[in-house]
Amino acid sequence: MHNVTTGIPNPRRFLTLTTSSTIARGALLFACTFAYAESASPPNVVLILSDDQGYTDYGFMGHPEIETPNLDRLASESALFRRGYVPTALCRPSLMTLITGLYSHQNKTTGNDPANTSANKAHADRAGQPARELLISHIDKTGSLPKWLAEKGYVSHQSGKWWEGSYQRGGFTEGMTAGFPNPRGRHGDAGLRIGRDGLKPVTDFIDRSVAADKPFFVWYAPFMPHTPHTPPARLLEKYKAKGVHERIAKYYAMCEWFDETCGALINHIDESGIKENTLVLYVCDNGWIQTEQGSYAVRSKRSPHEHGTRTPLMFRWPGTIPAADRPELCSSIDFVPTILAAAGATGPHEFPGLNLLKELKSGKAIERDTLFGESFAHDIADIENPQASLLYRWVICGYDKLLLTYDGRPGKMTYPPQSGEPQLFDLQNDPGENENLASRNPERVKQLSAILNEWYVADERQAGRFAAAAPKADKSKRKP
Ligand SMILES: [Ca+2]
Repeated sequence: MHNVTTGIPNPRRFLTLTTSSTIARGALLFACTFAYAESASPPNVVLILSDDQGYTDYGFMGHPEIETPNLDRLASESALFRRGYVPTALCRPSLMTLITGLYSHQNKTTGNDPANTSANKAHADRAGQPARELLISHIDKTGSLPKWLAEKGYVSHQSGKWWEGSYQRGGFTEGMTAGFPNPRGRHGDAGLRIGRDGLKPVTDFIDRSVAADKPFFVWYAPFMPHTPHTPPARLLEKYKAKGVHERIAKYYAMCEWFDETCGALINHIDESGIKENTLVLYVCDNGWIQTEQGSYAVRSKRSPHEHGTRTPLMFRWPGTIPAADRPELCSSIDFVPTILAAAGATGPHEFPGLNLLKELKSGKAIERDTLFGESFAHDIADIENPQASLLYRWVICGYDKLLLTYDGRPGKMTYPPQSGEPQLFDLQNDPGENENLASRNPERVKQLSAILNEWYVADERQAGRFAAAAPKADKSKRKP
C-alpha cells in the first residue's frame, strides 16, 4: 500500500490494479445489458470546466431563474451526478487535481499563490528560483494527464485557466497560455479570452485533429462565469427584466453566456461526426454565491461547505455510457483514472480516485459511499509542506458530513470566524448545513474522524482551533 502522506503513490501497486481492471472490463462486455461496442480507436476527451459557479445555478439543477439550455441538454445525454464534488474549493488546487489525479496534499499545490513567508523565501534562495517557479515545478514531478495520453498517440489543447506555466509545461501539444514569467502569466494570459471571444482556437484544433485522424484531448476552462461579470447586454437585460437585482443579474447572465459557449463546443463536436467517439466531461472548479454587494458569500468559493465544494459532474459518451441520473457520490478525483481507462492509457502510479468506467457503462451502482476533501489557505505558507496551510478537512459518508478545522496559516485572506469545533451535518435533511449535530452525536464524530485519519493523518496540525489571520506586513513592522 502506498502512504498518501508521503506524496505520490507507489508505482508498483498501480500495475496490479491496471491488470485487474482490464480483466473486469473484458468480463463486463458479456455481462451488461446496455448495447455498446468497444471503440476501435480511443475516444477523444473533452473536459469542460466552469469557473466560480454554484452547484444550484443551472436549469437542470432546478434554478428558478438561470437558463442553461445547452448544459441541460448535456445533462440529459450524460451520466449525471448531481452529488458531485471537488476535493478543494479553489481554482488552482482544484485544477491541479484534475490534471494530476492527486489530492492537493499529494501534489503540494494547495493554493493559488505562494505566500510571502520565510519558508518560501528559504526554498527560493536555496534553488535560486522564484517561489512561484518552484510552485509550478510540482507538475514536473507529478506528471500530467496530457503527457500520459500522449503515450497513446493523443494530441491535446489547452484553453482558459492554466496556472502551471506554459501549456507545454503541462504536456499539452497545443495551447493558448504562455504562462509565468510572461506578462499576465499568473493563471492563463491569452487563454483567458477563450469563450468570451469565441471558440475558434478550440474548434480549429478539433478540426485539425479529426482531419489527421488523431485522438485528442481538449482542456476547455474558460474564465466564465468568473469575474469580471461583463455579460452581453442582451443577456443582462433578460435577467433584469425578471426583476433580479442588477449585481445578481450580471452573474446569472454570465452563467448563461458560459452555457452558450458550451453549446457551441458540443454542437461543433456533434456536427463533426465524432459524437459517438468523444467522451465529454463536465465539472466546475469551485462554487459561488453572488452577493448584491458584488462579492461572494463566505460559504461559497474557498469554503469546505457545500456551496464551495459541490458541483454537478457529467460524463457523456453516446453509445458507450448510457444517459442516467446517478444518485451516487462522485468526485473530480475520479476523472483522471476514468479518462485514462477510457483511453487505454496508464499513469506512472496508482491514483486515489476511482476508475468509474465499468459502473458508467453498465449503470451498476458505485459501491464507494465516502468522499474526502480538504481546504487550504489561498496563499501557500510553505510550497513544500501542504499541512502548513491546512485549514479544514471533510468527509462525506452517505449523507453524513464531518468537517474538522485545523490551525494552518490562513495568510492574508480572512476566513469566517468560528470556534473550530467539529461540525457534523445531515446533508439529506439539512443541505444548507445550518444545524451542527456534533455535540449530540459524539460517536458519529469519532467514527468519521477515524475515517478521515485512514485517508491521512494531519500530524503537523492541531485540530479544533483556527489560527489568527497573519498581521499585515507593514503594520507588524511598525510594532516595537
Ligand atoms: Ca474558480
